[in-house]
Amino acid sequence: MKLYWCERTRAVRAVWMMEELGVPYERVRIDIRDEKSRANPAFRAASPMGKVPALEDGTVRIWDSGAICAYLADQYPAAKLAPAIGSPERGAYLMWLMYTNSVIEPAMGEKFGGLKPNTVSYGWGSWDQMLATLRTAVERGPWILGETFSAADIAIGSALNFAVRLFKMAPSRPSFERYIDRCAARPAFQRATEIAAG
Ligand SMILES: N[C@@H](CCC(=O)N[C@@H](CS)C(=O)NCC(=O)O)C(=O)O
Repeated sequence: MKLYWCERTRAVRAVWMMEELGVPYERVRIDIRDEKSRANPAFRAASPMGKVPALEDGTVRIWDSGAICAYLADQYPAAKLAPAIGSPERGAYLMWLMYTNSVIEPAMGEKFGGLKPNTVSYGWGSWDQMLATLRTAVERGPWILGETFSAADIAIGSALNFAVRLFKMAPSRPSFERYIDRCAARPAFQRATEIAAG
């Protein structure tokens, strides 16, 4: 299995996922600031937009941190990073797994880009709605699904870590800090953070 990645990018999410799984994988560095590196044909076969992270696994070629986490969690059920298909937790798991790329990240774009909020038209609602929803969700704890850590925590935890601690875009709330602390205490998070620092 090959993971195309670059330091200090969203690829940290896929690296964290791999480290949680503990399966062998090869990291292939793509320099996203270098067009020659981004043009690597094997990488582009997995990532048509030239974005990291991307994954090569047998004949499977996919990109996007959310898709990669979802795929790997299902491929390696023994790691118990996803509720089984048919279990009552599966729906909430998918909802929160997708929340990062469908709501948190576009809302960060709204905030960064100074876009006027339009909660009716924008699929992510607004930056404020996103934060309020997330605060309620992580307050319950310890994890986004309750007692069980899942790949959804990798997606949400890394996004919150970016927004609150790295970019300091989101306000530091005790519930956010406690949740990020729980994520940061995981050895796989620590290994991924070290790798992603470059
Ligand atoms: N939705 C994607 C976003 C990936 C993404 O935008 N990656 C950035 C780095 S953080 C990238 O590869 N940028 C290079 C480019 O677009 O040229 C994911 O979550 O994996």
